[in-house]
Amino acid sequence: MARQFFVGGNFKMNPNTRKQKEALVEVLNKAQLDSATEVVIAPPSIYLISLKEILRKDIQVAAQNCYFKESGAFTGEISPGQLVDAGIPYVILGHSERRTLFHETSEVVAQKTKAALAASLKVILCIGETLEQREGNQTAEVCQEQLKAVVGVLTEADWSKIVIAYEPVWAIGTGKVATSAQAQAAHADIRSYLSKAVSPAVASATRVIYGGSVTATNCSELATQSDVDGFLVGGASLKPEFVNIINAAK
Ligand code: G2H
Repeated sequence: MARQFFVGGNFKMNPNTRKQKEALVEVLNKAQLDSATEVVIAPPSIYLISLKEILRKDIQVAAQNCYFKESGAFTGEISPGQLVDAGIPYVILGHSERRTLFHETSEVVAQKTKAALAASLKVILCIGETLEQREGNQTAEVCQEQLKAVVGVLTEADWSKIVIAYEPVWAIGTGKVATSAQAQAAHADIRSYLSKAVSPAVASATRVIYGGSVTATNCSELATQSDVDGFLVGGASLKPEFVNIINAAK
């Protein structure tokens, strides 16, 4: 079965005002979007509910993070159940900025993934290697290590609720995009690992999307690769060109 193309917009800690948030939504609400593509945008948590209320209904909303506990004394955190209660269907977990700046280990990401799925959220699970690791030919190994922690805590059925975002750290926000051959090779390795570690059926059904300096200029070529099932877009998701990226499906 063909995998549905998926485009996510990760706004990160942007925009700075509610007015700017409304302007971003207005561009998307007026745009002609490929109805065959699943589109999800992830604003900062303070805007999740208000943005969802004004956003067209064929675009879904994701949180950029959540905790693995349901409630309690965890200052500053949001639980998976709270997101579900607010009508938010997706959460991004394991983004490299969370792993690097906020010291989230693969084990913590796995715990969060398990808790999110248990609360019936869907997860955009980010993995990817640093420049040093790529130069040391460790790309496949690093991605496998990051996935392994998650594989260990999920059932085979859980994978239907997961989109894997391969985001090489050296390409994030740097303007240095992976070549389509580099993206294809990494995605094929991820699929082959899933086939061995979970099942061939999960490997062939799971969407593996690419993230890291995706723009309207480079998205079309990346989208032609057989194992690239869409994109997770940061900087360019805050610009009108996001519409072109959404419409980049092969
Ligand atoms: C990678 C990506 C979005 P950008 O972090 O997840 O950001 O497109 O700005 O590199």
